[in-house]
Amino acid sequence: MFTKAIVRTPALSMINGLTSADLGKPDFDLALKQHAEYIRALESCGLEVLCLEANPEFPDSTFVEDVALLTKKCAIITNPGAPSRRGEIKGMRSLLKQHFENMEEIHAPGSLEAGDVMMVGSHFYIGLSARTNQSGAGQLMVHLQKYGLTGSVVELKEVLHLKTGVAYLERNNLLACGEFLIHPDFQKFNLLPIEHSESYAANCIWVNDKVLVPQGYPLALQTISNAGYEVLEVDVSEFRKLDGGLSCLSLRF
Ligand code: CIR
Repeated sequence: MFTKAIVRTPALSMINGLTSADLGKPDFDLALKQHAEYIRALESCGLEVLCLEANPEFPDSTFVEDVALLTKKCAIITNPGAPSRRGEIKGMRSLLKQHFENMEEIHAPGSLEAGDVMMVGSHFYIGLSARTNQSGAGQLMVHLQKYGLTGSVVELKEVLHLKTGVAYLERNNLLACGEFLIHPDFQKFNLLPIEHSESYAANCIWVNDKVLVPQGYPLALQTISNAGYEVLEVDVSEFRKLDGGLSCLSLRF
């Protein structure tokens, strides 16, 4: 169970955030409203939400998931692969020190964004992507081992981050799309397939047995609901324009 989440209010500079999507610039006012709704959804799952101030220096800083990996035993500050995102870790480090006794860090030449890391109990799947390299993944596995946790790497071909295409919903249920549906490492799970036309909805989050699902993906909603979860739809259309999904907007612990 999670008790807390960390988020960061989007800054106006978000409209210049990194993106490969061809969906136009985000509407900032709408993004602020959606962010507030996202916080309410987390609160309705019983979480205390710690909200960091907007940081205009870093357009992508609202995507807090990428700058730290939080486990039951330790927090690991990452070294984002996107050069424009490296400075985001400063504000996060000081906050995490207040909540975690054990802190580790990923250092250059290693790069790692925690959108590439999926927790399944005490095991962590680490996607090798344009943002996370072998050295970053290797350093993470060494840190995890120190605390009795394990890690393994997954090669990505089609998506930005591992969790762009796969989401663990506990109880052995894995939401998966595209390349991950046939990935050998994931065949031991009960796969809940997401249609290609709804691929954005592969990025959902399990929070205390409820599942947050992006608004506007009826097939995904039905699939998750049929698996026995209470689902909460959250509209994050403006963050999608920056390749950001539901998981990217918070760190749950
Ligand atoms: C980026 O490209 O870094 C941001 N615009 C989106 C980050 C999304 N984060 C995630 O998937 N974990």
